[in-house]
Amino acid sequence: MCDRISSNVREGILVGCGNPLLDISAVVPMDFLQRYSMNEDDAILAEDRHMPIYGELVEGYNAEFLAGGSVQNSLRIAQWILRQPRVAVFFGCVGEDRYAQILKEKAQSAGLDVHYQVKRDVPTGTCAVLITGTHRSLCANLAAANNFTIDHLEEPSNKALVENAQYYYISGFFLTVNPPSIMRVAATAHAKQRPFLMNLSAPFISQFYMAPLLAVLPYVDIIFGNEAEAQAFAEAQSWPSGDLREIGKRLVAFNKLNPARPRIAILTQGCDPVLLFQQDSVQEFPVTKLAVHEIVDTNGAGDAFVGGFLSQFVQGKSLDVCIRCGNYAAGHIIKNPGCTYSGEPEFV
Ligand code: 26A
Repeated sequence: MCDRISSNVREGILVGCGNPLLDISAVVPMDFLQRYSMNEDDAILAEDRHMPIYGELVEGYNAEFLAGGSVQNSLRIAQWILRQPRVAVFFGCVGEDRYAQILKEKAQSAGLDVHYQVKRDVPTGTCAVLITGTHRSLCANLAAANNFTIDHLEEPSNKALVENAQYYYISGFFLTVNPPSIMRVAATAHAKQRPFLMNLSAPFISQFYMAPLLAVLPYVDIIFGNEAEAQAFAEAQSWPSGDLREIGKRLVAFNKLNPARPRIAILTQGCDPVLLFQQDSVQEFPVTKLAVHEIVDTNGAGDAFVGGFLSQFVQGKSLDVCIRCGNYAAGHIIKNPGCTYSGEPEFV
């Protein structure tokens, strides 16, 4: 049995906010996606016409229930690698039901310190995960998660948790729920000169939530995204080039509040190298390609990348180590169902 304490960082050093969702995951044929006008490797918000998906997955496709929600995934993975409980604190809104219990148990057993806001009479959010080969398409029914309010962060014990943290991570997804909470956390990070990290999360965020995204971007010290998300941002900004290297350079140079901490952009591109953009440089970090038979599903790979990154970043490790750990975590999660891990972490 491995020693549970491997890192030596302060409890509560990392705070994240997001949508706690229970993933309902199944392998489906392509025509399932077509019936719902969904694309492979996309992530969308459920509309009324998507509501039958969840029942269909359970009744006809032998669906699995897995802990999900992008930020909560990243923080669970960071905890798994850190092997020291309660380094990360998570805020999000759930209902008062069995799904909320499952999410809490999974988060706590990973060592995550969850402080859910609870909305009675609204079910905990779910996310349909439609697996087609090595692709996954996500359809989130936020339900209770959509009811998060800033009052939760204003409760004295939660306020203290936010103020005492040293690192902050919020997804672009949370822009669909509560921009004032994001701005509050970003402003706290800024006032205390602490890193604020964010994720572009999905193309639809840049397409439909650009205004709140632009409001928070000046505060963002490190921005994560994949190639499709970066391209959606560039397109929404009418940037002339769809070239990832050009987009990364522009993201780094984009409106920044604290010039003393130049922005960093980290763009992933599946099994192609991760790109690290800093003020005057672009670096590539190779990804170990998995054989098709090793891939269980790619759900959660991007979140796991961030989780691995954060586990090293909060220990003050170099960006090089953070990205290598991100790649390690993503590779591990792809070999397991959803954003779940098996055994002890093997990152050195
Ligand atoms: C607002 N939306 C659409 C979402 C999500 C989401 N997490 C937060 N907000 N849509 C999908 N996810 C989560 O992303 C993970 C994979 O990266 C899913 O729950 C899944 O676990």
